[in-house]
Amino acid sequence: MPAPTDQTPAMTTGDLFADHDDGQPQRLAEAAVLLRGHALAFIDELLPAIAGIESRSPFRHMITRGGHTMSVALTNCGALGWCTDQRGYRYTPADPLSGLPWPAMPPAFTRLARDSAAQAGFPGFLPDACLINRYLPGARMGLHQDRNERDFSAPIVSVSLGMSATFLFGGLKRTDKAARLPLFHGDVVVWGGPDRLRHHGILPLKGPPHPLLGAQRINLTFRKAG
Ligand code: MD3
Ligand code: FE
Repeated sequence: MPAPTDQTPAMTTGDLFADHDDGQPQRLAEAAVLLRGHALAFIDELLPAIAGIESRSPFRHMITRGGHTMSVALTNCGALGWCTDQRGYRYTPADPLSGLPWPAMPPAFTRLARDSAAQAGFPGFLPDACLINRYLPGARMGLHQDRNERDFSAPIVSVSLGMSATFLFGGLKRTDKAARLPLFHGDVVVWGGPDRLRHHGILPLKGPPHPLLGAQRINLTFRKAG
C-alpha cells in the first residue's frame, strides 16, 4: 500500500489545483488525504445502493438549530443517522420521517470507506454512520466543524459523486482563511487526527450537469458516530 506522496507545502504551492493527476494519494494536510477518482472502482455498486436507501429514507431538507431550512437535502444509512431540527444536531438510530431504523450500510459503502481510510493511513476504519447529502444547483454548505460524533480519533471519509464542487478547507478557528479545492465525481477525501476538526464547507453548486447523475452532486460522508 503506497504512502501518500509528500507534496508539502501543497496549500502554498498551488499543487492542489494542478490539472494533472498521477493517480497517487495527495496529502492536503498533516492527516488529510485526497484520493482522486478512488470511488469510480465502486460506482456500479454505489448508485443502485443509493437508490435503495432513497426509496426507504428519501432525501429531505432539514431545519438547522437556527431555524433555517438547509439548501442541501439529506438522508442516512447505517446504525446511526445525522439529524437536525430546531432542538439541534444529533445522531439517531431511526429515521424521524418513518420511525424505522435507517437503511443498513450497504457492504460496498463499508468496503469503500475502509479501503479509503486504510490508503490514507487509518487502517481498521469501520463507520457506523453514512450521511448522504444531495446538492442541486445553488445548494451550499457554510463553514462548520463536524463535532457531533462521540470519538474524534476516528477519521471521516468523504465521497463526491456527480457535479463538481468547490470545497472550502479552513482551519481550527472559524476565522482562519479557507483554501479552495475542486472535487470531482469519484473523488474521496479522508480527514483524521489534527485535521478532523477543521472548518469546512461547499460553495454554491454550479456548472454543467454530470453525464451520469445529471444536475446534482451527491456526497457520502462516513463517520464513526457512536
Ligand atoms: C474536513 N459535507 O455533511 S464532505 C457535512 O460535501 C459536510 O457534503 C460536505 O461537510 C459535503 O458535514 C463536505 C468533506 C468533509 C467532511 C467532514 C470533514 C470534510 C471535512 C471533517 C473535518 C474536516
Ligand atoms: Fe461537515
